[in-house]
Amino acid sequence: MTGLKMPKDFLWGGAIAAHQAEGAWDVDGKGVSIADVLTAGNATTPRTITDGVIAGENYPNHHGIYFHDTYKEDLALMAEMGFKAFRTSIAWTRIFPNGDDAEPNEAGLQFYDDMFDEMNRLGIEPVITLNHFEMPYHLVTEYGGWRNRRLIDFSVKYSETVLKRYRNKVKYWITHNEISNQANISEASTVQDFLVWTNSGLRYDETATIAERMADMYQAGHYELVASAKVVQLAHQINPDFQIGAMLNVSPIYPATPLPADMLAAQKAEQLRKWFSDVHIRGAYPSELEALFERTGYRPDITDEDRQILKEGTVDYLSISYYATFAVKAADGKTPALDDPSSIESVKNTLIPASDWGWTIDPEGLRYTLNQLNNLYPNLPIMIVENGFGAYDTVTADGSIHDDYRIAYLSAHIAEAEKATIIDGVNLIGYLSWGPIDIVSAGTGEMSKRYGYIYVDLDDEGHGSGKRLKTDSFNWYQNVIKTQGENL
Ligand code: BGP
Repeated sequence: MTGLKMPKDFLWGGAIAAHQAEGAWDVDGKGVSIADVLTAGNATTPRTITDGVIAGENYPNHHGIYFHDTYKEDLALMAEMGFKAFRTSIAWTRIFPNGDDAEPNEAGLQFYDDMFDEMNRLGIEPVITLNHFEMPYHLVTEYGGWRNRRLIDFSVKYSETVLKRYRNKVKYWITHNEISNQANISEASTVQDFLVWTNSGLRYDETATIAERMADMYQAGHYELVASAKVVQLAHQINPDFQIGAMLNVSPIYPATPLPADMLAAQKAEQLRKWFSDVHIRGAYPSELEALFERTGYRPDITDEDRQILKEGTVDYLSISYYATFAVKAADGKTPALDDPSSIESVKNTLIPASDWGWTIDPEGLRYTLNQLNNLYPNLPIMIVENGFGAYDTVTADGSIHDDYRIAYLSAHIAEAEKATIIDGVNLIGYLSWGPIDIVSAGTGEMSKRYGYIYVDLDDEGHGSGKRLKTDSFNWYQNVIKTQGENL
């Protein structure tokens, strides 16, 4: 209990993504997305990327939680909790099934017209992500994904189409979800393969060197940033009231020890990721990246026109996902350097607890991160658009779900966000918890990694009634919103 109260216009709510909830993966003209070829994994088995959709494989995103057909009932539950805002994404392939189609798919456009009308009818502010790991699969097979400059035009055409279509229904937009995930090049290749796939539609075989992967990732990231900047400029012409946000997963990166080399490792690990927010927010690459490009030849294809676009297309706010924190050390015998991510080694932080999926539980880290972002980008509006606790839930005989572990995680994190806002002066404009209703996990494809105030009766194989059940945290969060965050 902090006794702190958030401002009346604070955007309390929750967030999901089309590919993790809607299902209807091939309905009404929708094309195959890069999420539709991801098989189910679990806490210890990574998901696989198949060549196209293969009969007999388990693709959990094909059904999600049937949100395509249940969104009215589900949004009514969000309204019952008192949501001020609800984030989801537009599935790019409902609008341009192949990504390079001449004309948009009217059935897809109408679907989101109806969904946004329902949100507005309920008094819930839509917060809409344009690209949430859902690019058209055809843009990978035909053009090689975001390593191809043509992706800029395809992405801008799609964005312009929906910004114009929903100019009077949606105010808050987000361009690329967690755009900096792909910078985790030093991760084991199975993790890294997944991250560059979901961000950029890039695929590697085992012969790809780290240097090739890095050059590719910097190129794809650059085109994504140019596309985002173009969308910001277009959006402000379409509706001057639009708020266009960048979106990054953020967390403090702790040095494993007070050893100077470990401190340098933590700083380099930060620099490996934060150039995305620098370009989105400041409109230019930080000097450590320019120096890296010069030294290594990773320099992406950057034109003077690109640089002008980046400068003029900076975002209106920063949206973030925060789940956990990380610790790193300098790899034995190496000096931490951006050139060689293997010089920075992740280490397990045994000083704080972790979830059943090994994600650390670090509420103070959220306050630290919000202050760090405010120092980097003074007074830039920040919206937390993902924070949540994935856990195994048990349905008791009477249908109740006592998720006090989820309440403990969320109340501790909201308390720190309140301190950052009211005591530290951070310009936090909203808190949208991730997965207010159970959905398919992005990382593992599981349903059993549950985040919801609303439990969905579906298992990891997609079996179950699909029935929605309120967990204990449903009424808890309803009261948090009702008391503007005073009663945690
Ligand atoms: C982020 C994604 C979300 C969501 C979240 C939780 O990476 O933006 O799509 O999935 O992580 O991760 P997971 O679903 O793997 O538990």
